[in-house]
Amino acid sequence: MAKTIIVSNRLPISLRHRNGRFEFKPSAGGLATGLGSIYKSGENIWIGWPGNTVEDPEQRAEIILELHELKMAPVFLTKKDVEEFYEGFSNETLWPAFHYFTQYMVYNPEHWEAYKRVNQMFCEAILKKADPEDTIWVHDYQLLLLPKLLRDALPNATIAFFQHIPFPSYEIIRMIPWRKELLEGICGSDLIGFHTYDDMRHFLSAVGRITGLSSESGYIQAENRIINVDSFPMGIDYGKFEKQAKSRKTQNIVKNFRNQVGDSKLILTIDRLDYSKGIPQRIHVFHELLKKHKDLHGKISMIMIVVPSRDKVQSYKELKEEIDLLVGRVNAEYSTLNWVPIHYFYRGFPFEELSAFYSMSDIALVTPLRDGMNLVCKEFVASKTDRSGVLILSEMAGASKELQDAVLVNPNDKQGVIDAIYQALTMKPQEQKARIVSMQYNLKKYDIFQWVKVFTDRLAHVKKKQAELVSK
Ligand code: GDG
Repeated sequence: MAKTIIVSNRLPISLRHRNGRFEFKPSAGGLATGLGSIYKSGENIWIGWPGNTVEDPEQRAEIILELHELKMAPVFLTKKDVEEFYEGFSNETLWPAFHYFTQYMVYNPEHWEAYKRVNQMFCEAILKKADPEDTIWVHDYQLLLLPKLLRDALPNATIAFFQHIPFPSYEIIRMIPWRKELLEGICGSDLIGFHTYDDMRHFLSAVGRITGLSSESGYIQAENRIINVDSFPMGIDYGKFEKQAKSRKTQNIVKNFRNQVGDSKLILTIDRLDYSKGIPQRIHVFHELLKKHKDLHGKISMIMIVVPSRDKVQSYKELKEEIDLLVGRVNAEYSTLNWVPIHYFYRGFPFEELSAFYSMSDIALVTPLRDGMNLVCKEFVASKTDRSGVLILSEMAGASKELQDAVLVNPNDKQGVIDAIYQALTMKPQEQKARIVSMQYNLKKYDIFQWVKVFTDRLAHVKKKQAELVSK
């Protein structure tokens, strides 16, 4: 029977060195949970990089065996691969381009060579496991060339691709010297998915203009196949967030945290360290709010969690320093002995504490300058089991297309965001409840499990349609 292979740059585990040995820490992320029902069943498997470099052949052999038990297979990257393929081409060329930060784009031919080399390594690792009729589901921007490499080797395989970050306008894509190869790479798939309709439109326009392939109603006509392109907005594991928020453990943490911060109104912000998330801009807004509204002094605090990420990339190092400086300035200017305006944490928290932060906060301020989807805003809404609280959400996050009952803002409009915070602070409980309930209804219905189902059902449909066209 044909099996399914999930492929992503990172495996849903982290490999850590401890006392000369390796330890595996499973990822509790939504994607890993959603795809769990797939890769953990039958002969299915997940292939990817375990997140650490391992040079010793004996250790590699040991890791392969251990991962096999977890239904995973590793692609080992060297230090050079990590620097040039991951930190280089993926995070210094594609990431800024796809998030409209063209000023950060690096055009380095050596990075491009590394990108091609590593995509080829992934292809070879998959070919060792794959049979000709298998289904292979490739994830995200680090592996754009992989669908075509696989198609060339396995013409009858079912190949799907999902991109988790935005797909920008043709005007941006055409700046990348290797744009044609990248688009042709993705087009090795049978089904291509994005979070939003706009991403899908941009992709189809770029494919038409750069590769010359035409499309109609979401179907690209390739030489001998049709390829379906559509939007599949990703959901969260709603039940898990709801259950955790109601749990005694989380509620005890809430009590404890509340004792420490007092009864200040709390604005929560949670992001990976990334310039696309608009963190400095948000601090400027909060600074301005405190300047203009003296009545809020001592009555409102921001809890700002920044999760360390890509800190070897220069633009990220600079961003971290900028955030440190800005938080320091606001706190230095306004703190009192019993009030801290910004509680800033540069680290991640265990899930129960994350749930407590969601549960106890009055406002979630989610204002990325660009975001493929953004799951934090969805997790906040799912955790508001008492149906109070306000979500302020950037129009530039994919999630804003679904969460129309949030207070939507343009993150570049400083005054607009200040007004939104003020609106949230003064919003009547009845209105808060109406908005939260309506968003919860949608998030519960379209959770991560539904997302996987809709995507895989569509994939089956596309293959059927292809077969019908061939037999005509
Ligand atoms: C990419 C796209 C798209 C955060 N802090 C802690 C913690 N987190 C978890 C959150 C959430 C995840 O990290 C962040 O997800 P986002 O969606 O917000 O952002 P990216 O990492 O940039 O993800 C994005 C996503 O892919 C999926 O397609 O939505 O647009 O950029 O789940 O809960 N988890 C724990 N402690 C923390 O302190 N345990």
